[in-house]
Amino acid sequence: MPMSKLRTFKDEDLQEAFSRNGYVVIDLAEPAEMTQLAEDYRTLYPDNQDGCVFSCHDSDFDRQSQAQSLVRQVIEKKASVFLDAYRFVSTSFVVKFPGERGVIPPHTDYTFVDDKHYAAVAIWTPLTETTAAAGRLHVMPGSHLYTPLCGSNLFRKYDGIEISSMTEIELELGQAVCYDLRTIHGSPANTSLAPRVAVNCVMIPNQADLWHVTRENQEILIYAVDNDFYSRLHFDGTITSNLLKNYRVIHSEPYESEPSEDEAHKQNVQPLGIVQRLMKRLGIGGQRK
Ligand SMILES: O=C(O)CCC(=O)C(=O)O
Repeated sequence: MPMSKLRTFKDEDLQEAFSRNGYVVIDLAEPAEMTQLAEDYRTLYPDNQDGCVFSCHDSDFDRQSQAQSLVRQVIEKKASVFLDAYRFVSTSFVVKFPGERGVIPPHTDYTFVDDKHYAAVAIWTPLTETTAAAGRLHVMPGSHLYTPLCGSNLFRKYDGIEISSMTEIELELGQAVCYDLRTIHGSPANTSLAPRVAVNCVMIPNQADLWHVTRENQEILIYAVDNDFYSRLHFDGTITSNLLKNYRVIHSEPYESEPSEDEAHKQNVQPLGIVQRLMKRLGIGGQRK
């Protein structure tokens, strides 16, 4: 295992910005390739749905796999031009249909690698024109430096962060934002008239073990898993725990719970759990209306 963190981008300037801010914007592909992928999406999923829908959560496993292959065929090769010895893990169409239910609150993604040594990166790219009304991705620059482990049963709530206070990422068709999976991100509702189609693709360093982090009572368990695990993962507790029976725990640590604001108020203590400490550090909080 390397002693210092491996680089993510081949390009020095991109690497520097990524390490500092937790995200960078790149020119990934030709706009026509993205439009074609949007067409492929519509062929696979012709029906309108509600909210923000991830194809990786599709309960039709064959269709989910087809969606994954379509995106992988295009994005993996493009990403390898920029990323320094990274490999594909999983991908999804992310479609935000018009309406209030499409809001994605601020969150971090699952912890896929040991982030003391490696950075897992998400490549998020729109396949349709993404105006502000259509619900652009927003990020919290620098948050990747402080956010805690994240996994199934181990979501953290970043309730005190307003999406409007985050950095809005404006992308042309063909551009992508690459963010460290620990960077807090989210997106507002799509108030336009048309669905906003995007893809997100997770890549990790070739030499990193792939992790799945989960919580069991007061313990955080880290499993060594494979790509197949993430293709089959649904966010239903029983499926996750059944799936995990096939993998081994390689590390465990105590779970530090976060007092809610109400509990902290009742006990007259500062609510300084992990998330509260992070928000204090980033100078956010107290923004709730
Ligand atoms: O596509 C979006 O608007 C949000 C995507 C997102 O938050 C994610 O993929 O983790």
